[in-house]
Amino acid sequence: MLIKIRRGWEIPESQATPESAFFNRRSLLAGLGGAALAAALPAGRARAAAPADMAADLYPAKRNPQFTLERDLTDEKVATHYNNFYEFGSSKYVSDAAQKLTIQPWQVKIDGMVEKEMTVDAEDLIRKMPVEERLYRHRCVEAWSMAVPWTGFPLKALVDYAKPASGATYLQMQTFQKPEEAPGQRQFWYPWPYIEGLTMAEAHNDLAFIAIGVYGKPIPKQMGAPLRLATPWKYGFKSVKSIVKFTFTDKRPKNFWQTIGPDEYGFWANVNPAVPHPRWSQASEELIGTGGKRVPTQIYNGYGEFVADLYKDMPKQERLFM
Ligand SMILES: Nc1nc2c(c(=O)[nH]1)N[C@H]1C(S)=C(S)[C@@H](COP(=O)(O)O)O[C@H]1N2
Ligand SMILES: [Mo]
Repeated sequence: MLIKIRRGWEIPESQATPESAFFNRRSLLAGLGGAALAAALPAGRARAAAPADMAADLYPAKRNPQFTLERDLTDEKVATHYNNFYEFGSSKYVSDAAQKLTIQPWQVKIDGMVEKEMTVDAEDLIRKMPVEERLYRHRCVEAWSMAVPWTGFPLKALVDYAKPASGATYLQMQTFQKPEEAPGQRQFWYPWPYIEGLTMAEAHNDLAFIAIGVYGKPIPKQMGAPLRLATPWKYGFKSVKSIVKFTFTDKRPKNFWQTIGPDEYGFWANVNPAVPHPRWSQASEELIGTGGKRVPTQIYNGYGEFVADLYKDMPKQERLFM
């Protein structure tokens, strides 16, 4: 992709683009869908990256039968080599670049409105949590999706461990800030570090999950090692990767994508086929790794039985997308 180098004050809005613009440019490439591109990767790049070995003895974790799927899992090679991780670049092929990230040691800070602020080693934290495997759908706002077996623990176990004050109404989660390892973070016009947030009710929901592994192994760096969020009823950008900080607060966090494109990305980001993105439809999605197969998108990505109650008292428009 041709990128013209400009000085910061010359960066036009079109260059500080939300992920969507890249999607449009990518689909022009030889008429290939993203999945076809991933399948066409040369063998050298398609080789699975060596997984980090944090808490390796916990694998394979017992699968929780409450969270299985009706659709085939995405091929491991495809899911681990078609990623969105702007810290390592705006293309989907960041798996090599992401290997630069040092994940051991990895400290996690728990702060804000909690009984006691603390910093814990990620591996120590993981070992205190009830680790299991769950099969989840993942729906990116760019209208592609995958289905993966995550290993991890319910976010609510971490919330309980943190002992938030009763006045805390939101949980903010923040990615690392290491421009020396992550070239994307040297692109200073992005609002680094990446942050995301949930309401406390959402953080307590059964579905909210912290993933530490995928495909029965520790999670590869490009997918957000050593800890990343998985909220499968929301668009993928809510699933913040490589978390270093959990902050309990009474202020609604302004997430990374909302800061970049407030007209296109909001706080709630609940999957809804009836509400188009301002620039494209959300009615269907491409299953990556299937050669372009599309399926209808479901409200709450098919997880309404778990989460619809969370939003029943909200104004309809807000509940739906922004
Ligand atoms: N820190 C960070 N987290 C992130 C992103 C990112 O760029 N940086 N991209 C998000 C988006 S848009 C998606 S779709 C998912 C992609 O996860 P995957 O690469 O594991 O499929 O990660 C989300 N979490
Ligand atoms: Mo995404």
